[in-house]
Amino acid sequence: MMFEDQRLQRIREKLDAGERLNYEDGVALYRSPDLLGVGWLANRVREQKHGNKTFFNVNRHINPTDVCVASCRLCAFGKRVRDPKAYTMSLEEVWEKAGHGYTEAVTEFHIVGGLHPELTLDWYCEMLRGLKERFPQVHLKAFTMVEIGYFAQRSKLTTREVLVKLKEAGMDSLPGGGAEVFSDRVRRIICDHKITGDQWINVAREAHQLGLHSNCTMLYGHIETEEDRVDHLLRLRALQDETQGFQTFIPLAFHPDNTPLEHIPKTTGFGDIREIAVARLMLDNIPHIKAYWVMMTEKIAQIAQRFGSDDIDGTIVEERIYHDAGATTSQNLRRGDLLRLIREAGREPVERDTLYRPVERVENAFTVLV
Ligand code: V47
Repeated sequence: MMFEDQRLQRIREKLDAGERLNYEDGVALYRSPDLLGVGWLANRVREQKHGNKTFFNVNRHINPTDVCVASCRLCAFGKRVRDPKAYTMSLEEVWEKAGHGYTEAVTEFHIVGGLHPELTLDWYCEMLRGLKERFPQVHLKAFTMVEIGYFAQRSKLTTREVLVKLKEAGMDSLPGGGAEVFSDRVRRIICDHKITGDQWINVAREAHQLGLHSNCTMLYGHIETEEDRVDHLLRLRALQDETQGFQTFIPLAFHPDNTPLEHIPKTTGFGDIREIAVARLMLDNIPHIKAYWVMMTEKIAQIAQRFGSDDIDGTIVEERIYHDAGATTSQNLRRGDLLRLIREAGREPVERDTLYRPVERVENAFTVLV
């Protein structure tokens, strides 16, 4: 395939020669009017890495509290501690919630919440221990780098010490949230009380050094520039060169409803698809690119499987962060729904566990093939 856009043609030649894309290439990919061309290149990389497979998992999200001291302008989920609409689960409620929907034999609990000023690190450790006791075979993917930073501040420990304690209590890996966009200028406006971009990277580095895998994300479609996005991707890529600890990158489209940034228009299908494709091309060392269906809609997440993505996330069961911010997607897809979406995109569905080992199900039972 020859490209009319000369910058894309040059990028194609670099990829053919096995050369790494740089900052200028990233900006050119964002600016190219030829989305199909960008997608063609990304799909080629995706198929070289994963053939025809699209990964999914059977998971459940648990958000123990929406109380948050941070008040990020990007967020519609966090509430002040005295807000009558705020909630905080008791440990028993967390454990009970985890069991709901368990008939689909979830392999992962995805656990994130607000920065609660009263819950202690011991409380979180107890929560993890209780989950492991009740659901020993379920992987606990818990706490963003931002939560780790806050636990450290509150408990007067280092972030490394916090990670060690949580790991001992049963945390198996970390999700990718809270990264937003690393630019200080952007963070001052959308999430000024959160850890800095450098701190986020440092916590991720420490987690990886302790043998914990994590995911990574980028929140786009608010006040950031294309240059900010490329810079963010390159900072993730640089850390991955060092640690190889990231499993999956998930681009997250900003949902403005019920946030102080409600005036910002929603992202478009074209933009969402481009984000997947650019990520696949720039993040040559991160194995997977996830099209998070709750955020993208099932339809766009399906199309993304031909534009660079090889993962569609999981069953989720109950989602709050995006639904508080206006998402109109379902909150719960069954395993069969995910199979259908993937097959109709012409891909071969592979159920995975959190570490991307294939899961084989025999009727209602399941085993992880190592
Ligand atoms: O950390 C918050 C973002 C993240 C809004 O690791 C918002 O597998 C858009 O990180 N509009 C949480 N985004 C979601 C997340 C995630 C999701 C699925 C899978 C994984 C994974 C991680 O959502 C937050 C923040 O960056 N967010 N509010 C909003 N209004």
